[in-house]
Amino acid sequence: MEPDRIVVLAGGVGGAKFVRGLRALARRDFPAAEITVVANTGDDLWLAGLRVTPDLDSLMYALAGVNDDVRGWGRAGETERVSAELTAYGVGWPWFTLGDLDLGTHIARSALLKEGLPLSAVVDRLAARWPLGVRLLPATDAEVETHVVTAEGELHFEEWWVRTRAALPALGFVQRGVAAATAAPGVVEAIIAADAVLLAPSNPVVSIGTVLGIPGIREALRETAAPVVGLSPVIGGAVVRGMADACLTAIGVETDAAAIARHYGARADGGVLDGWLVDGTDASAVPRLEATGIRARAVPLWMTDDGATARMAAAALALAAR
Ligand code: FO1
Repeated sequence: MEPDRIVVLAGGVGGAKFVRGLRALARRDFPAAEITVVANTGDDLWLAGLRVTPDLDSLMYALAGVNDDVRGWGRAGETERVSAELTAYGVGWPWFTLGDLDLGTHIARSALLKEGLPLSAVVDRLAARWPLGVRLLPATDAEVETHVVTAEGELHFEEWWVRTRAALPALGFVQRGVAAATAAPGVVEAIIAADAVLLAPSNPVVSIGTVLGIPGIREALRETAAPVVGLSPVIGGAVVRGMADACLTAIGVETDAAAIARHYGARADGGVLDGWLVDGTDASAVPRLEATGIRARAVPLWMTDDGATARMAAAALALAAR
């Protein structure tokens, strides 16, 4: 398939790896293609008076090649002098480290927001510093933050995820203020005009799920002429990285490649999927998925490096072309 316009819905760490592989594939095989990434903004928060946008930052840093590949978030070569001062003053969260270089991003973003720029314009300004090779869009310009309902009350997603390591049972996820939100400028248009829409192997609940929860985005996926193909973030019944299993359990979805596809739903059944890639270890799920109207294929889904991820992206686009 010679796609010209590819849209990817993505979260942070897994999404960044996937988009980097897709970009490598496009640079090699279809350099004229435009890649638009619609990023989850549900993890975003105000902290120490600054606006922090974790998934947008993971994507921007990874595509710029300045990310900390080991931790999976933040900047390479980071220092934490300012963070130690904030902790000494009791400002911010001592267990949520804002590195010095990372703070540069949050200060710049907060300054631009205070000048009145919408988040999508701020993303353009910050991303212009590097040749990312893709267009980065927040799912919405509105502040729609994911909060986790627990027995201890409602926590911001980042507090649940980082302070409790998702160990506190989640009774549910709430997108605060989602009803009043709209998709960011260009998001719906990009999905409608796309030749292919891909759901990155990100957290199906708090990353892809929150993007789909922004009014207008699920509808655009159901309306677009572009095939919608997702990649499973679960291999052999286990999450590849992160704690998506804690999120899936909370919404009653099995941590299983086919169960996640059924959760997204076949387009014919009111869902968003036309196709779904599972790893070779889950090949037995393919016939069942095909029976539900979701075209499926089993291919290696371990994003071990850009080459492996490029092959995954090629398989997803090939499935979209069928
Ligand atoms: N994750 C951690 O496990 N510990 C941290 O201290 C931490 C700080 C942090 C600061 C900025 C940022 O953008 C992300 C940060 N993360 C941290 C990762 C964050 O929880 C994830 O990027 C996503 O929100 C979940 O995938």
